[in-house]
Amino acid sequence: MCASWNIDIIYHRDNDYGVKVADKVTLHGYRYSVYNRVARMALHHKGVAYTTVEVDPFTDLDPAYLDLHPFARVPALTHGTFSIFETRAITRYIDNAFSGPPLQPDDAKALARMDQVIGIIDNYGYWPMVRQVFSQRVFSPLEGEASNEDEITAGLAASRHVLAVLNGIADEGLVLNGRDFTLADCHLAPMIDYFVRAGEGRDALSSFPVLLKWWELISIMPALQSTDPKLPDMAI
Ligand SMILES: N[C@@H](CCC(=O)N[C@@H](CS)C(=O)NCC(=O)O)C(=O)O
Repeated sequence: MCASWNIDIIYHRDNDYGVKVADKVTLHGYRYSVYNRVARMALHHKGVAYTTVEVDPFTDLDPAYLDLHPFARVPALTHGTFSIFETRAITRYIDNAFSGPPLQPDDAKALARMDQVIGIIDNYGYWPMVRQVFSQRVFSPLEGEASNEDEITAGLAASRHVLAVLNGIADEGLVLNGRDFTLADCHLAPMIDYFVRAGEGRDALSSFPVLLKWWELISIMPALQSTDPKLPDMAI
């Protein structure tokens, strides 16, 4: 059974996988990265104490970081002497290694749907929603750069297709149901949060009522709010 929303319990003990949960947990990531925030949401929801090391993957990286992430992305997690990269592996590890509210459904169909949502986001959602719509409309101006309108137009078209599919999955109700908080929520929420910071993103989401309802519920969750990357204020 998955945890219900708004549970925030902090208990650490060695678990069935033989993991020493008392070992220090460190998340290496970039404060504005959605994938970094996915991992942080899982850590917060499980109540895991951790420290962060800031790594900006868009600058020249310290070669030592490539030992943690040979593909030069963020995030990477260390727990004692163990290290792991790829966000979906990190979030599963967090859920399996630590006590606290479970983030994976027991039901086989719900678990498969959760994995499907994560796959959809990684393969079809991240680029148009975050790198094309959010980055161009919101982040580029923050850095004093002009938005590329062609990228935004292309990103919106691709995003609408992704949102339509996710709306159908939310409507089915196995995951993204506003009741059982799973890794599907952790992986999707940071992407949608950035997407709706663009006016076009907000308008696009409003066409998908079940997903919009899901977003209204998750956007007030402590795990999302306490991991807000706090972009500088700007007029958009
Ligand atoms: N497959 C990776 C993707 C991580 C990823 O793309 N992270 C972005 C930041 S949100 C990054 O490091 N980008 C650097 C780049 O594109 O060079 C994961 O799931 O962890």
